[in-house]
Amino acid sequence: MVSKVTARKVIITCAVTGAIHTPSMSPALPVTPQEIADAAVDAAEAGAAIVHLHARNPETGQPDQSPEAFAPFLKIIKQRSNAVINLTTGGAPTMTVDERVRPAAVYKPEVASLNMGSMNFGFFGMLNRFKTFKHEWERKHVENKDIVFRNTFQDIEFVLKTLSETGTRFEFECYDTAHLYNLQYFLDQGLVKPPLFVQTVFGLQGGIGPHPEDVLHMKRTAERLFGDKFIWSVLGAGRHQLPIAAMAAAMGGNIRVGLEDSLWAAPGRMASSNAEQVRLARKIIEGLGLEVATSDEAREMLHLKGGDTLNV
Ligand code: KMH
Ligand code: ZN
Repeated sequence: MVSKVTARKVIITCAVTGAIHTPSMSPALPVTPQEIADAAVDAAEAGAAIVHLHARNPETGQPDQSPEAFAPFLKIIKQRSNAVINLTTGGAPTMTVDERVRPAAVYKPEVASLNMGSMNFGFFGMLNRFKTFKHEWERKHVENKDIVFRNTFQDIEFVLKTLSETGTRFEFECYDTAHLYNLQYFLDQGLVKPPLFVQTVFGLQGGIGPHPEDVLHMKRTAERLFGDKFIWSVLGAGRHQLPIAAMAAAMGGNIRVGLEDSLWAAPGRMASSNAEQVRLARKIIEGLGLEVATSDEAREMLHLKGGDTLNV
């Protein structure tokens, strides 16, 4: 008699718009509050347990980190889905940490992203593919070679302390092994509480590369530093999104997709929506005999406070 094996539950996070890609790059990129809300609800219906959210100026598509810019779509998403809301504290890499933390401070989401170290951000590689832009700001944004995404120890502590009373837990964005050691420091200081949701980011210019050896090295380092205190997820940028998702899912990882991080559905084919990427992630997970975690299962795994606590 074969003993019953329960399939591992895999958390899919969908990051629907972000602050890296610009409207001219893809008609699928959500810009207006209605588009962001619809993308998040559709992604949740396709299997995303968590939706990671940025806001944009509805006319120009420029990143907008004002709390007011988040309100319209947060209300809709809360009404129309049970998805875990994950608000960015990253905003756009050129913003100050005071600006960046405000939406999460106001709305007290179950999850907020937290970037675990300073680094260069270079989006200029996209100029090889995207040559014409509707809005003046887009080209300047993409060709900027002078971006330092500032996340000093003081900045990280500021976000942790600003959000500590809200019950918000974190998606720790780790773009290189140094960021894992930084997270270990905050764990040792008692400023972060397990289970640590570690989002390892691959293939973004300025962070660790997308090679399988890079993925293994981040996994191995996180295991050595955090043992059973962390839950591993992967974010592959651009064309690396699904291959890295497949590799990690086969090794116990969780998956982040979404047009914030990649505009692609397959080599040379752009995604028609965030939900399409979620469906592709679901196929990988179920193809391995694993199951897609529901939002409530993700809440249990990550010790979250419950969706009705969103202050909107
Ligand atoms: N853009 C992703 C690579 C944040 O919003 O805080 C990481 C991210 C950062 O989502
Ligand atoms: Zn983000």
